[in-house]
Amino acid sequence: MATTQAAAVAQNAPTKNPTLLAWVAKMAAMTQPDRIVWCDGSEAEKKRMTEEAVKDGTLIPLNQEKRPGCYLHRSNPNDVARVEHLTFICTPNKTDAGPTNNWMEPDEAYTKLGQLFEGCMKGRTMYVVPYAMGPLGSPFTKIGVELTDSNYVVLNMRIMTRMGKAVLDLLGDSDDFNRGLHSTGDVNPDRRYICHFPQDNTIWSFGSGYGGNVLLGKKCLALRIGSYLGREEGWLAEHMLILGVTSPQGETTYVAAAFPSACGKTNFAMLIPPKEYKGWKIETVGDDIAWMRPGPDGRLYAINPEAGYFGVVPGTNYKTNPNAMETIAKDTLFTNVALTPDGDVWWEGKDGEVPEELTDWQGRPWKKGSAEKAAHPNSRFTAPMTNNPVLSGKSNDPMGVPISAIIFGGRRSNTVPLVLQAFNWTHGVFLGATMGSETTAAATGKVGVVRRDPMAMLPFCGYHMGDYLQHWLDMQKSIPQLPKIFQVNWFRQDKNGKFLWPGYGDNMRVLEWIVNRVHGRVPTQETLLGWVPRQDQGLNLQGLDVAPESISEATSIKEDEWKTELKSQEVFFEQLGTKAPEALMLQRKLLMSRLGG
Ligand code: OXD
Ligand code: MN
Repeated sequence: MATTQAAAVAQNAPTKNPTLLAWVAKMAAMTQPDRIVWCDGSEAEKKRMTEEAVKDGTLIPLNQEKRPGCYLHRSNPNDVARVEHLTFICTPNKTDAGPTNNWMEPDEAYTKLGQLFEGCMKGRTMYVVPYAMGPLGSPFTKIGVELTDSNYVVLNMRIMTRMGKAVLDLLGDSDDFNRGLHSTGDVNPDRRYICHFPQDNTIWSFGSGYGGNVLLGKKCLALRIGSYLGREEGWLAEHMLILGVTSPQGETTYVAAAFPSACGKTNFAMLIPPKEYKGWKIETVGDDIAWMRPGPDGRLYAINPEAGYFGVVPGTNYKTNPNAMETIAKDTLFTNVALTPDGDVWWEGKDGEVPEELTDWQGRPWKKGSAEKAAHPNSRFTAPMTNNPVLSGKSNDPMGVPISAIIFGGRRSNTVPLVLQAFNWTHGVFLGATMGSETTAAATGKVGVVRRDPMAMLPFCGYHMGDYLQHWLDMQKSIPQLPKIFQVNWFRQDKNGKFLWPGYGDNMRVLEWIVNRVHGRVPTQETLLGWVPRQDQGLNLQGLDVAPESISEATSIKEDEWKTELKSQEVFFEQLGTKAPEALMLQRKLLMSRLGG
């Protein structure tokens, strides 16, 4: 049976790569699909698969006059977000995964998931999806092959990655590719596992159809396996957007910024500066992931390994993110938004009047005023980056862009001031390491609880968090021209729960200060926490309709809040045990002594 399977696989395959053929045959022997389809990434394939997806109910065509090329997908209601409690790092030793990851011994994981995968594709098609994370031919780029029984996954992967025949050609006979196996299974949360085997460059995902769990190039390869490879090979895989900011004088500065999921990375990466910023321009290189490595000139270079955006829909409108609205006007897959009677999509926070009647994200009739949300809070769009009106011309550059500033930003209703600059690299790593953020709907679980989320990588670091932080510290030695590091918080609130800082386009004001600091153009003021904008020559607040008291509250540093914060940081460092980097413990002690105890 296995030999017949191997022969059949080899016969249909558009590659002679022996490792790839043997692996596909082995996985097919286990999962027993009715047929195997090698995806070539062509337009004809997209058309055929879209038609099939419409026929089998996976996709609902939207009004093609209003939204050409757009479709709606409704997921199983039990499968709407990443499942961190069902996500595992499978390393031979538990300590290699560290205290912030779930761990399973590799043999145990292969056996456990093997039982679930056994025969799971009977009656189904196995799609073989060769894909690249990063521009083809870039030294940063990694190749993966995902085997999946979901046409929704294939259609998403062709937007999110460079996918198809060209990738197989690039791979040639090499065995250097990530082996990804996915089956939607029976979408049963009790039989759902997302397992990573860094030593085998392998990912097995069973029982989910949700993007972050199943588009294996994204969180699984580009971050969890990527961070592991980054440590081995001397680079960084980060949960960061990348943008270029160009001044009226034509100077472009590239910035990478880490924010936890659903905290506005896409909005920041596509920001439109306020009208006072005539001649300034923001361009997007990436909105979620940055791979960064030292370049030949001593600077840190970054690429966006993705080719599309898998963005949070609710709250997106022509005020918060006009460029995203343009991006999703065509050729976009929507997941779990509401449907209007005329076949368009709707979500909470969309422009215009709330429609009287809708079909909600679960396909049920919905009426204006209903207590339930029409769109799921973690409903998503999948759109090609080429739709973005402000896509950077460098987004396909194999060499990436030189990063001058790194920003760490959490969602904090108190404690953390609007912006500060780290004193140096080690202090900057400390700021990133001690990030806290209130949880969002991007992951299953309670929303709005502060948790430590170092570098916004808590759910995505593929090895011991202590080693990861040490790797960041060690990178200093291989980057002669270090980026400057900053911390921001757009989300501070007054006592009535109102945001103190307007955010969105006005974040340009903070960005301008950061750019000026990078180029050594503005003086600054030292505080206990870091350098902050001065009252004079500080943030440009011209034209900003916000009470001065709100600005001072948003930028304030309250020592009592910081004493509480330090306690919570201590709990986190204790969790890292002996792997908590010495240099960061020292930073903590210094801050404690500055705070007076
Ligand atoms: C994402 C996430 O989908 O972080 O990007 O959850
Ligand atoms: Mn993300």
